Amino acid sequence: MVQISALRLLRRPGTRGVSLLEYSTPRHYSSAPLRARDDARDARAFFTTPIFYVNAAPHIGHLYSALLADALCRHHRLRVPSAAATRFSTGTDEHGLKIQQAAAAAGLAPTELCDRVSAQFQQLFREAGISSTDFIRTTEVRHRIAVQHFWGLLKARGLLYKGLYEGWYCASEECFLPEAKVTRQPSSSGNSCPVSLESGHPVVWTKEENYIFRLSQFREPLQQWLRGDPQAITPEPFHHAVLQWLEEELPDLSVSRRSSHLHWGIPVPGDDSQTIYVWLDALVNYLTVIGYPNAEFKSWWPTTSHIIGKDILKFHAIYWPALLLGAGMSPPHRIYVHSHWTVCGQKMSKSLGNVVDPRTCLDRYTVDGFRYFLLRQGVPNWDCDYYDEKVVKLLDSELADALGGLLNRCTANRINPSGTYPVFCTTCFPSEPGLVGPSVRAQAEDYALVNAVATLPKQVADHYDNFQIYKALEAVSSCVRQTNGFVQRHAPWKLNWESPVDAPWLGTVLHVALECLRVFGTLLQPVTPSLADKLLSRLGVSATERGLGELCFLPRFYGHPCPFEGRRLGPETGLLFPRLDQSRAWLVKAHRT
Ligand code: ME8
Repeated sequence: MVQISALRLLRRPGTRGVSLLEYSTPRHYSSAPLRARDDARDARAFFTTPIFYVNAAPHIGHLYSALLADALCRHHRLRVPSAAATRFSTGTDEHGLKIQQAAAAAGLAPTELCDRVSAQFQQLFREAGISSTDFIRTTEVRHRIAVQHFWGLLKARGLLYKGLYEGWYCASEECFLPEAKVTRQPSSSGNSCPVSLESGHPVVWTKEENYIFRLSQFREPLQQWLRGDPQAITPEPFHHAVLQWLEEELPDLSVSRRSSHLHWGIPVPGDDSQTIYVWLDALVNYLTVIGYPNAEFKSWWPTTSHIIGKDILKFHAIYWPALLLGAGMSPPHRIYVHSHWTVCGQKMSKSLGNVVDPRTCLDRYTVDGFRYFLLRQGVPNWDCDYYDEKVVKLLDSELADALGGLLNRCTANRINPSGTYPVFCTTCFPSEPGLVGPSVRAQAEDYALVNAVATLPKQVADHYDNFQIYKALEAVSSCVRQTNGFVQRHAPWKLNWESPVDAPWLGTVLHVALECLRVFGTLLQPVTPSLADKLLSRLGVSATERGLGELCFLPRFYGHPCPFEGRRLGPETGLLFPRLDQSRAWLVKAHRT
């Protein structure tokens, strides 16, 4: 037996690092936006969220992760409309010491706690419009089969051995921590107790015989993978951080616990005295949902994009790729990392009593409103602060006033009495800027607007590729402002349909504004699906005309026919996004506290 310490693990003499050549090169789907790829395999994409612990009810941070994945996935579907090309999984992480202890503390059997909280996650995600194709629970039989098969592969490849493992274990984070990550904190009894430096959660010294994974062999292959694919982990600072970690020693990893200590988990195949480490169990969920170990999983792996919070980067960017390499598979295609939400400047925690309930927020701000807020304000690179007034201010100004106001201005009966998409007049708005003539009405700023909206879909797609969805929304919002400026500048309400001089220009102004709105509605579908549907339906855009492949902005300007010209607008169905009533009781209460 090999004596191992979690704090100082030495590489076993005579063991080789694993060569990158031992696994196939990952296949990348093109970042070329807006055009469906001919090759159906390359068009495939598989998005995942973390699977969430069921020790407590979901909060806005969990919803944020799911929304980011949902928006990426919906944007991909806009590019590649075939539903078969996209998969999207989420779920709950139900095993491990953390859940075992939480159930005991609540006086429940672990299965009862898991059923209860997993149902809360499922309900929240349903209500929030998370368009996942699978919700996995790690207590399902299909998952046990996948985990035990994966374990068997590692074992057969000589990557697991038995050894005495010791170190500080943090049940809340479900991991061993090195001494440098542990500090002492005075407890209520006056004694000092060891806690995790980063999270403040208690840690206990653990020493037991476990199965150990030869993680240390994978340092160089991981470095090669990351150096060879600079976008593997996005945004870049997280990629850089992982490479920094890999400069340090990479100890082998304990991947099981004594069953007498941890019974709530998947038993090690052939050794019931050991339970598989919950992180190995949890990470394999990404394979379970694509049918592993059946061969069908191979058409989805590794076209995988994991969306995760920064707190679990090490598990996804070091342990998981190493385990995959060990099992003869490629690392995931992309790991998209986001930062955290704080509340009024503080970390969200049950003990501080400041956890924001996402279902209350969906009720207050509407599903589309709250989705828009989280994705517009959440910045992956750094933490974001939540407070209610910020939501009201953003939604009233960007969705109710700017976007809703613009739609209203172009469709109201008073200004567009025929209720149609008016005709675009090429002599009023010639495609060549700077032309002069009696009927030319377009000005330099109008060409700037057309140019901005024409390039918007590509800009948005690039922001999605770089996991900067908030920048995509910022770009849309800026074009909405520019379009309002265009309408304001030409004041169509001062033009007269009866006048042969005014009418062509009036129609052109409305046509351009409606075309801009059609682009905004199309691009907002991944973030605010119902609101975008309402907007596009009002414009009379049919379901088959809403993909990015069909989005051909202002074709008349470029000398092509426009299928919308002369078409009847859709029915009037009320305000696009009603202003949030500032006098609502909850808001007054929020101001007071
Ligand atoms: O770590 N702000 O589950 P978990 C933003 N089961 N996002 C937040 C957040 C916050 N304040 N708090 C949590 C686990 N998250 C494991 C994952 S995956 C194989 C296993 C999000 O319930 C963020 O995505 O603690 C974080 O990574 C995830 O919830 C962790 O959820």
